[in-house]
Amino acid sequence: MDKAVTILVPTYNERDNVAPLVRRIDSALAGRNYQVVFVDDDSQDGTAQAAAALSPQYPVRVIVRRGKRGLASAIVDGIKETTGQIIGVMDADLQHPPETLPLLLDEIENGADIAIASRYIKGSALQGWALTRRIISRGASFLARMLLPFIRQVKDPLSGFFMFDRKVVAHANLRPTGYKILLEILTEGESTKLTEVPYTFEARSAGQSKLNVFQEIDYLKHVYSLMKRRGELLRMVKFGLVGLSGVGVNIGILYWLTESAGLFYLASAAIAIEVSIISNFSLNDYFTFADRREPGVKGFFKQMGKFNLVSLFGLAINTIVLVMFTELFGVYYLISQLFGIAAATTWNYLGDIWWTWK
Ligand SMILES: Nc1nc2c(ncn2[C@@H]2O[C@H](COP(=O)(O)OP(=O)(O)O)[C@@H](O)[C@H]2O)c(=O)[nH]1
Ligand SMILES: [Mg+2]
Repeated sequence: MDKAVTILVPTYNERDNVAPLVRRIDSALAGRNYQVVFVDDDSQDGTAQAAAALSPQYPVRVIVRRGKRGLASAIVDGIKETTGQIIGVMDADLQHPPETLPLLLDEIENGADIAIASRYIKGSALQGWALTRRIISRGASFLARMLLPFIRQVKDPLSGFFMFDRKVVAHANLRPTGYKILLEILTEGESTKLTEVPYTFEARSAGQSKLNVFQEIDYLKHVYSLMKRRGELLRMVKFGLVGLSGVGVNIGILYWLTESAGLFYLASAAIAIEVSIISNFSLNDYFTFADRREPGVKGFFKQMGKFNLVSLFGLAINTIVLVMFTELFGVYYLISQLFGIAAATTWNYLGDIWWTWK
């Protein structure tokens, strides 16, 4: 079996990188039926011409987009305008070593439909990245895996270096914002077997990174859009509504136990808290996280135990914020309590989506 392989390379001002890149891809994929397709956003430094000049000697094609910018959308256009059954995606700046391509190809030929070159698994290494860049990258990755639980099995969902079978995107409506095309494919595509391969992410060869703060903002917009599309935003709304219902339960029980049953109000409050935690759990289990429920009675109680822990920590956070803002910063106590509730609700949501209903 020797399916055609299309290597898509997005470029913007990468003139000095295209020749060494193509030479290295050619030796890595020697004997294979492959083509390198540059998708260039009308670079001003002659990238397209430099790439086209390689085409007599190597299987290189250049697509120039005019009036458009964007790494991820360049890949979407590249997918549409090519036919290879296997598609590889990599950067032009040699941060993604072409020598990893045959390893990705092996995975696809052994039955994977997506093979990701991963920066965050055993055997991987990162070169030439300052600590801040590492922290931002890790943080961005964590954010996606937290808020988009369906990609959580992927260790490096923000990788720009991967290979996939075209059938994965056959019915996909790809509409990314910004840089992270893999995230879009993982959300909209249909994959049944995904693998990750370690590699060493190298320092940029020539030219400059195009990453800036606008891409960070685009990234957040993209994650928001993916959450919306996959119902994760609706999940947050449901969680909020259940939380509000818990306030009603809490106050109702507190009132009833104190006034009718004659309990001391602090004893009533302790019971009211636990009853509202249990009612919140039950509602969330059937309403907010129905798709992530563990089976059986054992699963139910295990998740209830976790939910209790998360909620009690949330209560502690609420109290600490209330006291801190009021006593230390002199904020009016009802305003402090709003901050406390916001902090605790955020904590609870993240704890529950990451751990309770993992
Ligand atoms: N077509 C296209 N390619 C881009 C654009 N921005 C960046 N690239 C390419 O995407 C790859 C990764 O970009 P880079 O700036 O190195 O990002 P970094 O590695 O995250 O710093 C490189 O090959 C760039 O030339 C763009 O707007 N359009
Ligand atoms: Mg780069």
